[in-house]
This record gives sequence, structure tokens and C-alpha cells, in this order.
Amino acid sequence: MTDDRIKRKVLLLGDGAVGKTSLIRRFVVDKFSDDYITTIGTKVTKKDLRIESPGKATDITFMIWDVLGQKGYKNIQESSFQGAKGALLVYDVSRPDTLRSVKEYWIPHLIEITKPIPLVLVGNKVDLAKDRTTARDGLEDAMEELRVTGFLSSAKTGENVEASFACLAKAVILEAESKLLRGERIEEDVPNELIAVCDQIMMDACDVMGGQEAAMPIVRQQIQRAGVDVRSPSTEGLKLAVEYLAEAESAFRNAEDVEASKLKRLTWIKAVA
Ligand code: G3D
Ligand code: MG
Repeated sequence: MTDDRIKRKVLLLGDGAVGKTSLIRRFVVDKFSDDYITTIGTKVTKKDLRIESPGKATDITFMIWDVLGQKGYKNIQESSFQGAKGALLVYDVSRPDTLRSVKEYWIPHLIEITKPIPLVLVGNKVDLAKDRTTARDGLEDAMEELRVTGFLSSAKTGENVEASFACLAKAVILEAESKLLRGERIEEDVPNELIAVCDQIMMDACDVMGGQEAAMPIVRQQIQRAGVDVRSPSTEGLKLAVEYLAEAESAFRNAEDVEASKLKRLTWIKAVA
């Protein structure tokens, strides 16, 4: 028996409301409906797994990144993609357009940044499917087309949630081992969690200023004004951005709410600094 512990960044990608956050919560704390952000705190969730194969056990720590599901904020997403060693691509079986997005948007954008990495396709909300056979057929066609493994899951009932993550873990381990066999260096890059915090702050600011469509231009302006590079934000830059955002929000919200948001965001920065 040889034991190794490896740490890997993996992503959950897919359109808004397909169930990414719910899947992470189900996997990590085995719950469906509690307030996830307040229990876990940041967008990066760690989970230790042990993958057994004959004669060998591998311990792997997944750093699971819950990536912003809005299409069209390409460079913010791309900064989250950097250094990822695997991804779950999530769609909602009751909304066929979300599967189309996986094929046409999420995979192409991901591969551009990370080059080929292990992918697992997840058709979530199977508990809502009117007809499981149709859902199964849809998944299998996509698996064949994309040449990836896949599962039908439900964050609500827990079906195949563990299996999806375990499948990704095995693929990530295999990839690391085959790199070793080919004599390639495995870069143990420590992903910059400040990227996730930056993303989380931007989303939070959008939420309190009328949603992403309306508020993103204002938010981005403040982020730029603070000199924050969303691809490698610094602690100091983010703190300044939080100040500037509070200033911008003062035009829309009362002083206590603005202060509460500011303190919350500073806590997120502190948690990873
Ligand atoms: P996202 O992180 O991909 O944006 P969320 O998606 O995890 O926030 O989920 C979006 C909505 O779908 C939530 O409903 C959530 O409860 C629901 N949901 C997620 N997974 C499942 C599932 O497997 N089955 C069912 N039936 N619902 C699911 P609300 O109402 O909170 O917006
Ligand atoms: Mg979410």
C-alpha cells in the first residue's frame, strides 16, 4: 500500500440555476436546502476524499470552485478556470438549452484556458424529469458526442451526487499518474483563492444593486478603479475595491446596509488572506 495525498482544484460549470451550488452542498455537507453561503462562507469548498483502487489508496483534497453561472463575463470566468485539474459540467435535465450551453459555451471556453482536463457531465434535477428514459437518452447522446462520462443526478434526493464527484476524482488521479509515467512534472500550483473571493464580492455587489445585467458595469468600474486585476487580485486591492463599492452603493442603499455588506466582504477576504 502506498498512500499519497494530492490537492486538486476542480470546477463546477454550467448555466445559472442548474444546481451547481446545491450539488456542492449535498456533496460536502449532505444537505439540500440550508443557506449554503452562510454555512460555508466562500465559493471555494474543500473536501477530502479517499479513492481506493487495487493495492493503492489515494487521498485527494478537492478544492471545489463554484463558478459564476452567467454567460458573457468571460474574463472573470477565465480567471477562475486557471489551474483547474477537472470539471463537472452541469445541466438541468428539465431545460434542454442548458445542455446546449455546456457543449457550445462552457466546454469551449474551459478548454481554451486549461487545455484538455478530465470532465464529467452531470444532468441534474433528474427528480423533476417527466420521463427518465428521455433524460437517459439525452445524456448518453451527449456523452458520446463529447466523449465524456456522465450521470443523471439530483441534489435534492442525493442520487448520483457522490458518484459524480468520485468519478471525477478517479479521472483526476489517473491523469496525474499518467503524467508521472510520461515523466511530466505535476505542478502543485496553489490556486489563488482571492480570485474566488473577488468573484464573490462582485456577485454580491451586483445582487444588492439590482442584478448582474444592471449593476455589472458599475461594479467593474470600481474594481478597475481599485487597480484589481481579476486574474490575480491582491488582498490590498480587494480591500480598496470593497471601499469603493461601498461608496458606489451609498447612492442606492441606506448607510447601515452598505456598512453590513462592506464588513461581510472584508470577512471573505480575511478568510483566505
Ligand atoms: P446554481 O448554483 O447552478 O445557480 P442552485 O443552482 O444550486 O442555486 O439551484 C437553483 C435552484 O434549483 C434552487 O431552487 C435549487 O433548490 C434547485 N435545485 C438544485 N438542484 C436540484 C435538484 O436536483 N432537484 C430539484 N428539484 N431542484 C434542484 P430555488 O427555488 O432555491 O431557486
Ligand atoms: Mg450557485
